[in-house]
Amino acid sequence: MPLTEINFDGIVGPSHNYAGLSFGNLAAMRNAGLSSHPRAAALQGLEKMRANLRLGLAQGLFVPQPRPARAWLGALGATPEDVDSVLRANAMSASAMWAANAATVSPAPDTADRRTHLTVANLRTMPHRSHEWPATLAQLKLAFGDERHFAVHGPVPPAFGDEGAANHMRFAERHEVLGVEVFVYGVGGGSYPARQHVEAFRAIARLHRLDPQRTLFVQQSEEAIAAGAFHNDVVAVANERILFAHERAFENKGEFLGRLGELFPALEYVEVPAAEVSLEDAIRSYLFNAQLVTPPDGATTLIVPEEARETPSVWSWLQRHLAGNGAIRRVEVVDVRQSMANGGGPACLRLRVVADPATVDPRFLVDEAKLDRLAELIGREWPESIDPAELGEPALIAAIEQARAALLDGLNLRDLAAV
Ligand code: SUG
Repeated sequence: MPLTEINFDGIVGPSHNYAGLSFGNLAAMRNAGLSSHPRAAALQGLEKMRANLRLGLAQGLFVPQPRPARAWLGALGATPEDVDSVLRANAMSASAMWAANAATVSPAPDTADRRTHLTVANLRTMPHRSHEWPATLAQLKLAFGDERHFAVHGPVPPAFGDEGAANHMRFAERHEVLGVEVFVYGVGGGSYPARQHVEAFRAIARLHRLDPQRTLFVQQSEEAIAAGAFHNDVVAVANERILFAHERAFENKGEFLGRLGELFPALEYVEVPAAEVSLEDAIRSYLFNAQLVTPPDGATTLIVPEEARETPSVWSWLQRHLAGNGAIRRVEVVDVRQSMANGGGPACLRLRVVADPATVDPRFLVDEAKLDRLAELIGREWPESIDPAELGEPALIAAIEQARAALLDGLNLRDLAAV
């Protein structure tokens, strides 16, 4: 089978909660302290995967990580039972669900050795995310263990913050041919941190053996980070020939588009002007945190969250674009409200890998029958709701650990139990 786009979605873990850990992520800050609904959250995620399958796209998954993160707490001399509530919350987050932050991926046509390279993100800026990478790496090594087709790299040294594919875009006539890779980094963001450092991306481009002539490093606008776009994928998304972005996404837009246009003359740039959709509306609705995909029927499709339909400026922009026969031909709406309330939209929940599905460990690929089985298991095992004040309850911790163990059993992925 030829190379194709496969989206790997993180299954929302049974500890999904709103502890407000992500400074600069406005939704997570706004919803801190509310009760979450892990079961509904995970089922919403499965339905999004089903919608992708029904469009004719290949679909994969990643499994939740062990929570509480006992290994991380142990390295800090603590246990889930004997630790302050802030550190405990940092060990209980289900944030690995946002697979766009799992790794940066360079597809085989772009790399010198014609293998698909993946570098696990160190996520060092936020404590609750900084301990994700060992368990993520273990999954990447299983899923993409065929070394004839894949090279999986460890994290870049934590001196330099790296948040993975959320800040990476690739342009190519089609997924399976040579592309241009664009790495978007932050420098400042008002009072909020710039989580992606250019040094990390320069290292990744070297490690992935990309052609420096076809690689761009571009600064995310400080205004966008300050407005709550903590990752570039909150204000821009790319797919094959198309760049869909907010007017204020990039610090030096003109220079960037000029260089990209020289390297990739087929570029179709679709800009949403600030006068029509404010940065604030774009970030609240997650218009750009959409999956931009090319289903087999060839009609470029934008998969947006319900919040985009509920934001009048955004929805009317999309209707005008569709009516004017713009580059985006179809809009699909998905309900991922539980994830959205922590600042994670449809694009955050998936890691896009260009690969031949036959070269991927099949345990990480899904069809509708597997989704049905997962829905049944999650309906039985996942907690119905979690109040963040109760994260230390022994019964809740036991239920969360049992739920993950049941999932690993169900997917025949017990190899990951000890990670
Ligand atoms: O890193 N939220 C995530 C959301 C990640 C979204 N990913 C992309 N844009 N690709 C983050 O800020 C909230 C967790 C909490 O507060 O418990 C959180 O980590």
